[in-house]
Amino acid sequence: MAAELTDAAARAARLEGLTSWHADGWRGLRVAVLGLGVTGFAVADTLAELGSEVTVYARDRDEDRERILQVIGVRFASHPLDAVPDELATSAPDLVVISPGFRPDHPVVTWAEERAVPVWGDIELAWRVRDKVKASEWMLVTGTNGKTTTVQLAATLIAANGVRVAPCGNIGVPVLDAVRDPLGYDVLVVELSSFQLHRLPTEGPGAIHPYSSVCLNIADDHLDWHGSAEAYRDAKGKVYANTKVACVYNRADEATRTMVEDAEVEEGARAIGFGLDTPGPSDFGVVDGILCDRAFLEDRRTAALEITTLDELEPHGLAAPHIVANILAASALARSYDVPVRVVHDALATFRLDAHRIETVAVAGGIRWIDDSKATNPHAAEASLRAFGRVVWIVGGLLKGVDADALVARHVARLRAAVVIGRDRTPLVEAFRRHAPGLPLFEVLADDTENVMPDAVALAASVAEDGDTVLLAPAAASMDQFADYADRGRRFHDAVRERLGGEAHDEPASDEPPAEAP
Ligand code: UMA
Repeated sequence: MAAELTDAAARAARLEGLTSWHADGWRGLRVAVLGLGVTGFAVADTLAELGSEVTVYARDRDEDRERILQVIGVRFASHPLDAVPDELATSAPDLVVISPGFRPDHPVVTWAEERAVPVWGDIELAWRVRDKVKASEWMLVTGTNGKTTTVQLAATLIAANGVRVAPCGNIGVPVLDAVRDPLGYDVLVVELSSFQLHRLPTEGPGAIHPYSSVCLNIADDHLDWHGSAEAYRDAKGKVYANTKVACVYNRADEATRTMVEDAEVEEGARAIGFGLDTPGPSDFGVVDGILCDRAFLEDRRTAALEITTLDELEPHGLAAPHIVANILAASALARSYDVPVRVVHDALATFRLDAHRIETVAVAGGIRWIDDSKATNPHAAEASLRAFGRVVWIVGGLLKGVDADALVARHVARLRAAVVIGRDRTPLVEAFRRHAPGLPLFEVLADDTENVMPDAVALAASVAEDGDTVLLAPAAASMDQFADYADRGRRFHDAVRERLGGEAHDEPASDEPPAEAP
């Protein structure tokens, strides 16, 4: 026991000193890496470059990555990871680095914690080695919805001012890849999921000190992973810890303001609110269709700066209320980094949303077909539904333990019909029966990836009328029937185009139902 304690103390002291790429302690450090997705691979590759002794344990095989691991001298062990691999148990690693998808109660995590072996995520590792080329400032973005759009927006706005900036993190590019870029970046705009935040320390050598940070909004999601809504919220709240310049929060979401109030931040950091209503001093907001900065100017008690207008955003599909909110949040991050308002304005004029985010697939016979496959939880679907008038709603998939009942109840009035997809349709079908007994309700019984969307589109086409929007906003994850949300969206596009043939055109209908005013 005494020897174990000594080991743990020595290990802690060694890891404490690992706060730079150039620290000596990485060499020979014995690290177990869990998972071989994009994260596990980036972690193993980084640690191998640092001279650590790395073993990757993974359930899913990846031939290409395994081959590269072999070349760079990283051991690979295939294991179902439903229990602690014998080899791991006997190897006594100094550190375990896990991929974000591993739950907090995963057997390997529990095993490591019981033995005081530190468990890091890739984000902590990236922060500790961020000085490889040049120590960039980090802007952190989290929230239930709008993270990826906000990260892309903020990076675009900052880049427009001639700054070398990379969007990275949960957006799909591991932060470690950005940190190891040969030229380095001045700023990293880092999207953090609740999984990644859960694992992050808020104090000590592994704690991030962001330049600015934002939690865009918070609604129940990933409850099965976190165990409770409180645990999910606590994870998200960590985004503000140690912020140096601006803690950006959502005025319409009290929980985000509370998170800022509860956070330990650096001396001088300001709380900056954003919202679709009139901004107070130190806020971003909207007045008479003008998006305004009332935070980063001297005379903010009496004046505001014009960023852009809803009329300018509208033609590019950027005027939906939740996108406007993302634009305000991203502008706040960019302005906190001294990007001039004129630069923000001009960069917004050329910004376009990614595919599968409220994307118009086609307009035919006065019916607009919209792909919002990215709406993978009820909160995102809510924002999407609000942007349209009369809707035929294609909904369903993996609900991840979230109750969609309230969402259905709130929107029955705008629905023409509902088309339910997904393997487990029961909770949604029951919610529709309860809250909208007279609503035309269709279930897509096909369960093979090929046929779900063609069937859903055919059913939607059978009820949609002139002026309606057929909206794919599933409020659920896609993995029960599709590879991911992009696959689901692509198949929707294909099915719509197949069905409409020459009828479809991409221009918005002139009698477009008005988006709800922000
Ligand atoms: N694995 C296991 N057992 C587990 C969990 C995972 O064996 O209990 C394996 C998986 O089979 C996989 C590997 O571990 O082979 C790594 O998987 P991972 O799920 O942790 O994912 P990565 O491929 O490393 O991608 C992760 C993020 N995935 C998740 O958080 C689930 C990606 O976000 C992110 O883009 C990437 O790191 C880079 O930072 C995706 C996501 O769905 C887009 N995020 C969720 C969301 O946005 O809602 C949180």
